[in-house]
Amino acid sequence: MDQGTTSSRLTIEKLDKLCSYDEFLDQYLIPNKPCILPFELVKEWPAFKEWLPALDGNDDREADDFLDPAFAILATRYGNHEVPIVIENLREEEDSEDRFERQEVHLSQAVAMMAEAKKTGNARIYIKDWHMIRQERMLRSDTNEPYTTPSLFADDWMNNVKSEADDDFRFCYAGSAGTRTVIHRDVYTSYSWSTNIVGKKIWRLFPPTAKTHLRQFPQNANSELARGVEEMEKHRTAGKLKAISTGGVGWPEWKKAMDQCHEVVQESGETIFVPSDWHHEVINLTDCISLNHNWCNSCNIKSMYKSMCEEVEKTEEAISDVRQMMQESDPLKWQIEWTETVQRIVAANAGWAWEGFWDMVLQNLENPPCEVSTIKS
Ligand SMILES: O=C(O)CCC(=O)C(=O)O
Ligand SMILES: [Fe+2]
Repeated sequence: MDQGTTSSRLTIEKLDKLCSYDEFLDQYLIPNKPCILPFELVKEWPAFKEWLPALDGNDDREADDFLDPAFAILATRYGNHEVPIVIENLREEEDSEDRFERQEVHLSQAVAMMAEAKKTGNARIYIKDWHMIRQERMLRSDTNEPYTTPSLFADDWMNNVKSEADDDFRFCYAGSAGTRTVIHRDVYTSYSWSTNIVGKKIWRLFPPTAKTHLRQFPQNANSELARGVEEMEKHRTAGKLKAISTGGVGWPEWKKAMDQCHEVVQESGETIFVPSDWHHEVINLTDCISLNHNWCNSCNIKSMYKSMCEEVEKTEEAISDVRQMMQESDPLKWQIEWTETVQRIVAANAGWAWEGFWDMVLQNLENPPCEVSTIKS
């Protein structure tokens, strides 16, 4: 796989020792700047002892046709969890509609499929957005959890849920070498933190100032986002990044986005902080298992509010024909049905809409997620 690494790209600071909460707040959270935190942050997590097989001297983690043995341990422990998977069918053309398929299966089946796909070389399988903690708490009362949220990220309003059954934003990602997440921005400009338990990932991050440059038509904020750096760089080399009317594929400002691209390789044990409203892509350079949370607090709540307004507007525009039909069929009460319809669509697309947003704010005002004294100690 071409990792596309060039020495001229901006990089992301790796802290060689753990910082205090105040330093994290002043240097990364408030300035909205990414960083990589060292193993010290998570060294007590049981996941590192329980999921990593003991080294026997014949360790062949990076072998091409065998899945990392940590996956079998996950399957034994959490085999009955339901997990969403993305199957990339390598026999289909890269730009074919049939190249990617989504399914929901038990973890034991996902791991078996992944091992088989790796052996045959026909597909790559990525378990994404697996609600490991939520399912564990719902399935077992004696949970012996594989990790605890580090205190640097404890002021988290998105995962301060009222009941275990409530939706949350705590995930595990597990995929074979070459699986990836295409360029995206996290839901409603939330932050993310992500810790690699197994394997190496390459991250490419674009600050909010590069946002319009990532669009196929930069003047249209809803036009297609570039999927990944490697394919865009191929188009660039082929001279295709120009207007469609002149034989190109669009993305005329891609070079400006690349001038701001920050790139880093994250090793096992390291944790990345992804700031609010930064687009990013992630490629698993080896078989990888990572834990991540989307989160927010008073530092990015204004941006979350703004992005919720934008999502509602975008949905209203997309279904404006429905609005007209409703107006005509019930000129007096159409607004109620219209508002409910828009909110339902927004919630289905993004996890929650206004009700979920204000519930979250209220829940955190009534029951703060942590005490100042605990995060500062
Ligand atoms: O690890 C991945 O594939 C994606 C993770 C991600 O996008 C995030 O943590 O925000
Ligand atoms: Fe993300």
